[in-house]
Amino acid sequence: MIDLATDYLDIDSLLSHQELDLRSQVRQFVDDRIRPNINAWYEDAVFPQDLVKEMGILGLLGMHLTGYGCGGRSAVEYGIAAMELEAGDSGIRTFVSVQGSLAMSAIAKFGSEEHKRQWLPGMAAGELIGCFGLTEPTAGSDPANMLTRAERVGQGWVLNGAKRWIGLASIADVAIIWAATDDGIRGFVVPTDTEGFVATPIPEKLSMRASIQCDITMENVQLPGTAVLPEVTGLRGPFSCLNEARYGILWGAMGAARDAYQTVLAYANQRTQFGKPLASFQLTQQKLVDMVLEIQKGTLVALQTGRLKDSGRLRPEQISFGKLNNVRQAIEICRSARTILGGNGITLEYSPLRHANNLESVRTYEGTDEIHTLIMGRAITGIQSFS
Ligand code: TGC
Repeated sequence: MIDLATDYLDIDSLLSHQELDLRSQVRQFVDDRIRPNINAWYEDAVFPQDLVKEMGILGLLGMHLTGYGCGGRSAVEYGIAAMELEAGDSGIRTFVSVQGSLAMSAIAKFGSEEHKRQWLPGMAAGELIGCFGLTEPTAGSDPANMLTRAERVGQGWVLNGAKRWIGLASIADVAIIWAATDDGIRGFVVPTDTEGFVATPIPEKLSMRASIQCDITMENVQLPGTAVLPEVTGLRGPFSCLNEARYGILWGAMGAARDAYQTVLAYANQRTQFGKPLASFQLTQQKLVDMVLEIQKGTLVALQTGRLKDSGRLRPEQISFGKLNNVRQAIEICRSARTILGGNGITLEYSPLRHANNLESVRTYEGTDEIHTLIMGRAITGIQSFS
């Protein structure tokens, strides 16, 4: 019999045995390796780099890619993994997204055979770390106005510019850098030990504290002619990779929401006020029910999005639906969960406010709420509002 408190609509019955097995495996990893340590990592603003190889062994890095040591898993399986990881912490899911959906996807989709052989097996194994440089200090939602430039010099390229909010850059071995060229925007595979490439972690974050985001500066970074990703020119390149990351987010956000809900369901049953459990108060029940409604709906959105992706029918505008809805709802759920915890909810002892703080980053990166609203607005009206 299904447990209505955890799976009200029996969504598990829509998952295959293989999908459920993968979920158990990742959930166990989160229980064993993330939950016992996350508060310290968050408090100390530490990204647990030790976990990278473990996640490689589990097959979580580039898991939706095929060949070159990658997992060859389905989109739904990738989404399920993202959901479980983000139930632990958004910072850990972000690592898997930046590595697999952004850096590895860019190489897999648009790299040369040499790029793929050189980088993908080590990245899949967690022996090499990648990052993805699109956003700039003055170009966030509008990457078409990037200032980073790559000039042809002899047989090679020279990169100059700056990137901001780039996950993992200070610990990365390789950066995918998007730069304007005379022919349009191109992607470059940049080993991070190349002279002139400097990545500096952004300090004093109030969100995503168990994760690293950096400023990058590039001063006369000299690259061989082969550094350019040969298979794409224009913003279609980075946007195609953002599709992958946005897809993982729409699952992951529901993982954070689920963890917040489960935390406060247990609390509300055990904590008494006025001589009875919090869960017996009508206002608390309303909050819990609203959480269940949105988690179940958001999970169905994620699953349908994944099934569309696996059947090759998913459109970017549909990813915007999931990213906008699921992250927005997840923040509301985490904040509402915090209110059930009262004052105890502002400590790290309980996860909801940590998740809510993380989700402020999640709602902002990979396309803000506003951008996804306008992508959907364009899709349903046929009128573009942002340029
Ligand atoms: P537009 O200029 O019309 O289109 C440019 C070209 O891109 C194509 N395209 C897409 N292709 C695939 N997937 C998508 N989702 C695509 N969206 C657009 C388009 O067809 C066109 O191709 P072509 O061949 O005709 O040139 O651009 P647009 O008007 O469609 O888009 C405008 C807008 C605002 C939607 C877009 O600029 C946008 O999505 N802005 C948000 C950017 C964003 O999400 N930035 C966050 C980046 S995250 C980051 O850099 C840090 S990585 C994370 C980390 O490290 O933690």
